[in-house]
Amino acid sequence: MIYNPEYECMETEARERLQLAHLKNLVEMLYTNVPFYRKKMDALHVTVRDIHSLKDIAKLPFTTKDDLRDNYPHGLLACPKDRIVEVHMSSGTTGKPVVDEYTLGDINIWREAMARTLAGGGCTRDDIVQNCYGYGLFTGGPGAHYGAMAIGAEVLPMSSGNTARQLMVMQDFGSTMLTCTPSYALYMTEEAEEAGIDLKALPISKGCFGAEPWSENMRKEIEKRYGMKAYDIYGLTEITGPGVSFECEAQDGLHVNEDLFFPEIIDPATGKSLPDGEKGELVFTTLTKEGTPLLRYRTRDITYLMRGACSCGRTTVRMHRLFGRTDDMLIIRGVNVFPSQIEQALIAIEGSEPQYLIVLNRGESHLDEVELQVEVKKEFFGDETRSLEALRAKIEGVMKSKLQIGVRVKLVEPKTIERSIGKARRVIDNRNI
Ligand code: DLL
Repeated sequence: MIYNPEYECMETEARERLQLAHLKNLVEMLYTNVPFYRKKMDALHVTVRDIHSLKDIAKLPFTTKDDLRDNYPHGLLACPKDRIVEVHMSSGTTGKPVVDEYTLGDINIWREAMARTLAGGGCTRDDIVQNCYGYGLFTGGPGAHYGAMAIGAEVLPMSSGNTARQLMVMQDFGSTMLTCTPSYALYMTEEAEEAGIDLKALPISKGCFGAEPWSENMRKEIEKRYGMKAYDIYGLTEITGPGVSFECEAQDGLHVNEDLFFPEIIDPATGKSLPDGEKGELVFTTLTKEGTPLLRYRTRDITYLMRGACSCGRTTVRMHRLFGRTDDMLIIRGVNVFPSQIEQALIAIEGSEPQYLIVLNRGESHLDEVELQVEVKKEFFGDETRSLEALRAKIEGVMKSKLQIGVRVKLVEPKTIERSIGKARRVIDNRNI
């Protein structure tokens, strides 16, 4: 089902006219309301009068994750503070999170974007959507919730975790659609098997999965174990959350909601625009947001764009499912983690050295397991086992509160973690995603 054919199947020229009008409004508004952008545009000697076509977007400044951190928490607000009705956050490279502040208008855009996304995965008003994305500061839970409600489906706001209860509700309420991270979807199949539940015999027949990398093999596995169609959905907190792009039944790339979020691909080294079909860094401009709109935000995600008709009838540009990232951000159980966050936390803990190694495994359970090897200071290592155990527990506690994921800490002797003369190798990823 196409949720909004007027916009999703729009003729290209009409859409481009609309995008250009939105872009001009945005540039004007950011120049007037956000000193950060005024300064950046002044430095490049660019004003709205220089924007004559969509190609002219290349004249405008980029925004980076560091810019968001430097302006934390409200520096990029483009409207009066009393218009904000909701806030979401995700991890930044260091201590401070990345923030998105929404007006009611922004929430409506998000609802629209997520309604299109879930409809792409076959959601209709007859569906019962079991939403196991996390609710809270993470955008996954609320995003899927808003979208399903806009369609008129019934939402079960489960949030993530408590798998036994998830399976009970799935059976008793006859959920027909599942929304969660792909690794959690697989994890639930293991628990179901153990509990003797035949998922294929249940009404659950489709799901929209994202927030972390996953492969074609994982898709096949999920489809087989549930007897369902599994769709890839993409988004990021900075741009609005999930709903930026999504797969349709053709599963030939993800349709970008490009009347709302304008995509570009650039060479990450030079910042130069790349043509369609060429792989590079994905950049987004939010065309209609009011709270914290962003100009040319560098996502650090790698993909390419595809234009041309899709058999589903949508005319929107598609992005290939992600190939990876240009930085070292890890996504562990759907949570974004930068090795630099771990380093910062370790420096503050007496007894530990900022020498560490993150070992990632995806066990039989299909959930990510994290072992953090940390070097202990020389003087500590001779200590009795009790104080080493206390140090281990302390690091685990700090990591849990800083990273929001459970980490198994293994203390190792001084100088045992391999030193490097170049870029330190901080991560061994055995997950084979
Ligand atoms: O993960 C938003 C989201 C929620 C998307 C639910 C889909 C479903 P963040 O926590 O800010 O937002 O993380 C954004 O996650 O830049 C990508 O690197 C990665 N990511 C998101 N979706 C996918 C996907 C949400 N389908 C970061 N495949 C992004 C691979 C994904 N990576």
